[in-house]
Amino acid sequence: MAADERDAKDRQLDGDRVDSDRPLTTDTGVKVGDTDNSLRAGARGPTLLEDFHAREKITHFDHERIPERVVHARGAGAYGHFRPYEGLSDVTAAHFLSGPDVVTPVFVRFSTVAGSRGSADTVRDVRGFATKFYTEEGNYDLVGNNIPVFFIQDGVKFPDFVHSVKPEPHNEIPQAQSAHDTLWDFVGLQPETMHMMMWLMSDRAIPRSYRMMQGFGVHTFRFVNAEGRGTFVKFHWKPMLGTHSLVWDEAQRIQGNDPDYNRRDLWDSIERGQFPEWELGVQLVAEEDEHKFDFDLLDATKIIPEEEVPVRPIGKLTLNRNPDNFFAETEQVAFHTANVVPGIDFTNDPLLQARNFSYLDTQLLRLGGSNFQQIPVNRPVAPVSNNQRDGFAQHRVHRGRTSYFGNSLGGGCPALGGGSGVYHHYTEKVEGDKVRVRSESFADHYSQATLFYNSLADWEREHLVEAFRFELGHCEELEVRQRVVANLNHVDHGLSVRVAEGIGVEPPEEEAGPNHGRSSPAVSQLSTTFGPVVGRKVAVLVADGVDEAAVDAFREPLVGAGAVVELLAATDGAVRTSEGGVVTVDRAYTTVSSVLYDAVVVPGGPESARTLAGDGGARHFVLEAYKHHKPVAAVGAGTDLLAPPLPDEVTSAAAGTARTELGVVVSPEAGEESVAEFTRLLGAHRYWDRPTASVPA
Ligand code: HDD
Repeated sequence: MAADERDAKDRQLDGDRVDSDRPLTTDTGVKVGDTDNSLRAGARGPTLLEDFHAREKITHFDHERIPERVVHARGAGAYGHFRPYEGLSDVTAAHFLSGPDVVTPVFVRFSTVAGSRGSADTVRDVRGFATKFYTEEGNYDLVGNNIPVFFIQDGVKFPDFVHSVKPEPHNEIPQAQSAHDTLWDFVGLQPETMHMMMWLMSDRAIPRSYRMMQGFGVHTFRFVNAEGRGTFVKFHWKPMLGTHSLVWDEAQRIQGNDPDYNRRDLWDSIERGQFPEWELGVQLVAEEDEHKFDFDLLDATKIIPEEEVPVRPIGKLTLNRNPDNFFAETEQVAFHTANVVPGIDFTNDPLLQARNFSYLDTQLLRLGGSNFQQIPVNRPVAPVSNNQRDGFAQHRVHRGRTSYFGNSLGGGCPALGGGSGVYHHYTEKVEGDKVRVRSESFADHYSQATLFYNSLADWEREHLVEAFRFELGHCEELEVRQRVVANLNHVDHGLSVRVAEGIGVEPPEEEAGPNHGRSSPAVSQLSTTFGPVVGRKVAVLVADGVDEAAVDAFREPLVGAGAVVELLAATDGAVRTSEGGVVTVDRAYTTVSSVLYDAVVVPGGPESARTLAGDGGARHFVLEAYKHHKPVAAVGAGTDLLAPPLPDEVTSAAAGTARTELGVVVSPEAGEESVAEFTRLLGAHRYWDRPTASVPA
């Protein structure tokens, strides 16, 4: 498929797209001449029942809501395509993975888990990463998360887990938060949650952007090749922009400043033509190696460390088209783990087995019956030919007398398929007693939680400790806090002591067992991609008298590298420059906040700097960005804005020549070197070595 060509899904949707450029009609196509006044018996009289237009209009409105998803209710989606790097026919018969010539249209929906549909984006939570591949052999759904493990091992516990994390049932508080007693009560009593809780308390749970987030299929799935040979497979999505996160304090403030932060970021990037991309990778394990690990491949609370089985990149996902209508597409898209294509099969992971029941079941309720696959966003591009008839909202007009298999009256159609493209379930021998037990091989709940902890950079560990303290500090019951601390003691003694000390409970006296000392560097965000500044937002603070040359010196190369640069002043409009010109202001800083930007530049110009330094709003903007470890650049007189209470190292640097101190670039004028240094810092995401505890922002 050429880059400018429209894919099969896009073309298919043309038949469903409707523009509002025709005269207003009723649902039955009758033109309407007045939709503001209902039909009345007398100008001041009662409304008449025969006003079919008013009744229809109000009735439709009354029925506009459908049940939101019971989990992952809040989300945002986009279309795009997937292209393999190479053929994978040695391990899978899946046609969409057969080679770079096969480009498959996709729809991806990102989501948070716990909050309701209108909740804020930047809560501490797992993110969903669900991909529908519209393959030529039918739809394949990879319904994953941005964390590679899960809370529980058996799907029968999913309702318990979700009930515990959702708002508490008696007062429906708190919304989209995990910092409350019921979740941590559940966690304390279910040690199998511990590995996942470590990831959830890490920075992974507050991604800077969906574009900067990994995705994982979580379960071990099975590839099956044309000869019927199976290979275990774990799926990984790696963002081309690297995996980067917010700071917790910042994330909380964004919830108020822009609850749509992640959704907007995705939408805007695609509108700007900066298409988000991920590489799909697989970890492959031969059937005969199933038992060579010190954990069970069927246990979804475990990763296969990348150092043991490397991730092989197999293709690229690009999101390049925003939906036309949120409800029709993003809300009505229906994912299902059992939507598989030939070459991809399940394993006996008990979590996956439950999911294969739950997703279909939930769509039947949520989308009002069994014909939801006919909804445009769900409709396959592969031809559908079956004997399913009737049901609510049947949209297809099936012709012919027969709707049963084994017929002569319909010429035997639809006939059974043959050859390639037919789904064959993997032949696996299973036998055993009918028992309600958990396999012994699922019993180790702590080793990988420890592995994760051991693998984190110092700043990641600090954030983790702070997160546990924040969350447990919101639990009213000390007993709940204490029980979690006791579990953490099995992960790492030092960690449990530090958490306990922050939340007023007894630190464990002795370690529950020695830390095994093993690590997996790949799970640290330190091992991600740094450098690209595409779509990163830079605020340039200006006032009358600003040094226009300094503004341009930063703006031009940053925009050239793909960053979004906005000029902010006390009010909208324009400001005069020291050179006698004017520059347009993009926004008033009173309407935004530093938390919505990745970095700040304060250009020179004595008058501009004086005005900004005298404005609490501008000073707070810089201080807060500093507090959140963001790169700051100040040029010439702009360094006035860095004056106390920023630490001496930074402010004293202002008096010198061009230099970088604690992630702050200060220079007498905007030279190429300082702009390049600032761009490097922007691409490095945050300057974590900067101490910020004493910064009052
Ligand atoms: Fe689930 C939605 C991911 C376990 C039951 N799940 C849902 C979505 C994602 C995941 C990304 C949103 C899809 C969308 O955007 O529409 N779920 C996961 C992952 C899991 C997992 C990665 C563990 C590895 N889920 C899981 C279990 C069950 C469910 C064990 C039930 C036994 N999940 C559902 C659901 C949802 C759902 C109730 C709600 C809406 C929907 O399915 O379509 O069926």
